[in-house]
Amino acid sequence: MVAGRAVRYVADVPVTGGRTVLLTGGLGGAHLAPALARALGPGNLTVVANVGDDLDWHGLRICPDVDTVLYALGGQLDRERGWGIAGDTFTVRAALAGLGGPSAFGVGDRDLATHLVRAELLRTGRTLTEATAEVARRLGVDGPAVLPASDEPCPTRLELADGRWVGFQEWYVGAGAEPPVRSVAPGSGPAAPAVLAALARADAVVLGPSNPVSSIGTVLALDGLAEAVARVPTVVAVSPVVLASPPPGPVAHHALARRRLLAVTGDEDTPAGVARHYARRHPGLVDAYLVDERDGGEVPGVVRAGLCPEPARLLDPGALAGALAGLLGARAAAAGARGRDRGAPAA
Ligand code: FO1
Repeated sequence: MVAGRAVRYVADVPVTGGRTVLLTGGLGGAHLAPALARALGPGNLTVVANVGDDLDWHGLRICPDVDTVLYALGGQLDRERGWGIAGDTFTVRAALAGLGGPSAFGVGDRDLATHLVRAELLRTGRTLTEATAEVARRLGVDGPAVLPASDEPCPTRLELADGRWVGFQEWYVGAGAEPPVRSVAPGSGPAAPAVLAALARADAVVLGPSNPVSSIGTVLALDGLAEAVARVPTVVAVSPVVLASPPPGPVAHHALARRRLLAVTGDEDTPAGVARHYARRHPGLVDAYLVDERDGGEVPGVVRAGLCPEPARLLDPGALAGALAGLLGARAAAAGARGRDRGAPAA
C-alpha cells in the first residue's frame, strides 16, 4: 500500500500511448517531443518525464519537467526562458516577495493555475499519472501521452563540495547551478505502473537530449525502470551536447548544470563524455547514439566508449526527429528480419 492507495501492477494499467517511448527531462523534451510526435505519426509516441526535479512549493507539487513538456506539446511554452508559459505574468511572485516569501523560484500566474489544478486532483485521490493526463486534457494538449516517471515523490538531492546536502531546485535555481557538486542522490521509488506498462509493449526507447545525470539518470534509477528499458528491442540515445554550437539562453544554464553533474563521475561534458557515462552506468543498454553531424571529431571517442554513433542535425528538432524515425524504422525492420528480441531468453 502506498499512502492508502492500492499498489497497481502492470497488467492492471490501461495502456495509453505509443510504442516508442521517449525518456526525457524538460528542455530536451520540449525540443524533441513535439517534432518526434509529428515524425512518428499519431498514437506512436509515449513521453516519460523525469520527476526528480519536482518540488513542494507553498504546499503545491510542482513538476517542472512534466509541465515543460506539456506546455511545449500544447504550444504554450516560453521558449526563450525554457520553462513556464509564454506571455505569463508574475503578479503572485511579486506579491509573495512583498510578503517576505521565498522568491528565487519564480512561478508565473498562469503556470500557478496548473499547479493548483494538479494539487486539487492529487488531493482528491488521483495519482500523479492520472492528474497529469487530466492537466494535459485541460491544457488542450492533443498529442502523445505524457507520463510522470513515478507517481511517488522521489526528489533528487545533491551533496555540494562544501558537504551541504540540498534539493535539486535549491542548487539549480537558487544557486544558478554554480556550486560544484560532490555527489548526486537520485530519489528512490517505484516507476509509475503506466510507465512500466508502456515499456513492456515498447518497440523502442529514446533517451532524449536531456541531462544524463539529473534527468535520464534519475528516471533510470527508479525501481524496475532500467531493467524494463533493457528488455525493449531498440534503445537509442541522443547527445545533449553539441560542441559545434555554444548554447545560448536557457541552454547555457542547463549546460553548466550538466557539466557540474557529469564532473561528479569524472565524465566530460562532451558528446563522447556523455557516451562514456551511459556506457559505464548502463553497460550494453544503448544500441545507437546520435551525435551532431558537425561534431565528427567526437565519433572516435563514442566508438571507444562502445556505442554506435549516428550523425544527425541535433539542433533542428524536425531533422533530429526525422533521423530518429528513420533509424528506429530501420532497426525495427532489421530486428524483425532477425527475429531479435532482447527480452526473449536465448534459444
Ligand atoms: N528555472 C529557473 O531557472 N528559474 C525559475 O524561477 C524557474 C521556475 C520554474 C517554475 C515552474 C517550472 O515548471 C519550472 C521552473 N524553472 C525555473 C525551470 C526548472 O527549474 C528547470 O528548468 C528544470 O527543473 C531543469 O530541467
